[in-house]
Amino acid sequence: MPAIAIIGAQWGDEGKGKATDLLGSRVDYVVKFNGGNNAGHTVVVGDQKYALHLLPSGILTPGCTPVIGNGVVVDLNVLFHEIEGLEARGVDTSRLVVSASAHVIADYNRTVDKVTERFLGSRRLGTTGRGIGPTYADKMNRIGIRVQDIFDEKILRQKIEGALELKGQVLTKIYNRRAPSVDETLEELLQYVDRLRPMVADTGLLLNQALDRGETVLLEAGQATLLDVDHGTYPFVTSSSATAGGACTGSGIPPMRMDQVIGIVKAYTTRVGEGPFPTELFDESGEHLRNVGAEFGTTTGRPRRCGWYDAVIARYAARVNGVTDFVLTKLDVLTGLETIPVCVAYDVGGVRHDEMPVNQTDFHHAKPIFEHLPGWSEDITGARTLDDLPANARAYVERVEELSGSRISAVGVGPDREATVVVH
Ligand code: 2SA
Ligand code: GDP
Ligand code: MG
Repeated sequence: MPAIAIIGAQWGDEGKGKATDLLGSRVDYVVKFNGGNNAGHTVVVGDQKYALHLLPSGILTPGCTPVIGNGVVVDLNVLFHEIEGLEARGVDTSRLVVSASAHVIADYNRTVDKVTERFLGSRRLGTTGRGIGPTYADKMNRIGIRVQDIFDEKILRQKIEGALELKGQVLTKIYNRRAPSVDETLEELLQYVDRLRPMVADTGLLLNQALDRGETVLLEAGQATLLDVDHGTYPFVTSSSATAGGACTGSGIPPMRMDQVIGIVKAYTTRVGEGPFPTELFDESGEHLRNVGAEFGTTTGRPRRCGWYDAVIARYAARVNGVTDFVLTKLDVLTGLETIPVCVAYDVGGVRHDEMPVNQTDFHHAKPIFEHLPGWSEDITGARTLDDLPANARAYVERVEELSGSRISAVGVGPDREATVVVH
């Protein structure tokens, strides 16, 4: 049985959490393979609403084993806080497994993230301030702290000393902040030793053995293709690999074992934080999408920037990830609009671009070329098959599919688990 990846096809918040939760009942493992508690997945189950940040959405499915993979950066305080919150609501979190090779977010990296943003002023990225970037930077610099280091106090001390040697100077001398002492950081991390120990495993081995037994593994991306550190709108990206390639490196599952890549794409587009966004709306249409779609950050509460569907980035996501199926989400949010613009290509200085411009400056100057599709006014939240949709809504789905480089297998028509039109 297969390994399936779920990937965000835009700038995040496409509804990956709902899609993962939907498939959860049919899979044995759900793996978070990148990012950390910068993610925010809202999952609605009956009358219960859950906001997950660090834990994989599979945590909500009884019988499914949630895994935090080696590609994740873990804030231990947030991990246990989130576990306690779910346990208090009756969710069994006892199956959670954490990779021994995942990196740990230290207190100094949260501080570095926040003060760097403040220092950058108008050049800031609009990060979530959770210490994600600096922790991945430490990983690449080979001065990171891994989960396994927490269990060896001597090694842990050495690693903190090594990291603080430079970071302490940067914090105090450049940013004029107090750097934590080695003992403070050590103490903060050591308090979790006993609770963490039983959860930690070689998750790469665990997952490959599960695949050998014929079990199904779902790899759930945080953030999205256009926020990927390699393939996104650099430097306005997160610091991890959010694309299908990252699903392999962040979990230890080799590419040839990946059977399906599901791209989650919203029926319009949103972005949080800074960076280029060709179809962004600055008028009441954008306000309308934000209000009807409840487009506010799950983690930070920030209002999301809103714009029309962009088929150029969808085609790009299909290519970068090898998307086998798209799930088109939040179609219901478009109900009531008279016409709906869809971006089919860009105009950059008078030249038409059907593909993402490789040059970032061109992307900053890209003007959308729109096709205008007729809207619908009927409530579609009860639709469960394509035939239940009004003709114009069906035509919208079909046109978006033609433009986006892969088939659409399901369409979201509401936040609930059940509010989904299954196409294939
Ligand atoms: P970071 O903190 O280093 O990862 O920030 C770098 C950029 O990545 C963006 N980013 C996100 N974009 C959309 N959704 C995210 N998760 C939360 C959510 C965000 C929230 O689901 O709503 O609550 O604000 C997410 N995480 C990171 C970020 O905006 C920067 O542009
Ligand atoms: P993620 O980060 O990709 O998991 O997405 P978020 O959870 O941050 O944001 C998606 C939001 O849209 C959540 O509040 C979901 O409950 C909601 N949602 C998901 N699918 C649909 C849909 O088809 N229709 C509507 N109206 N809301 C949806
Ligand atoms: Mg989100």
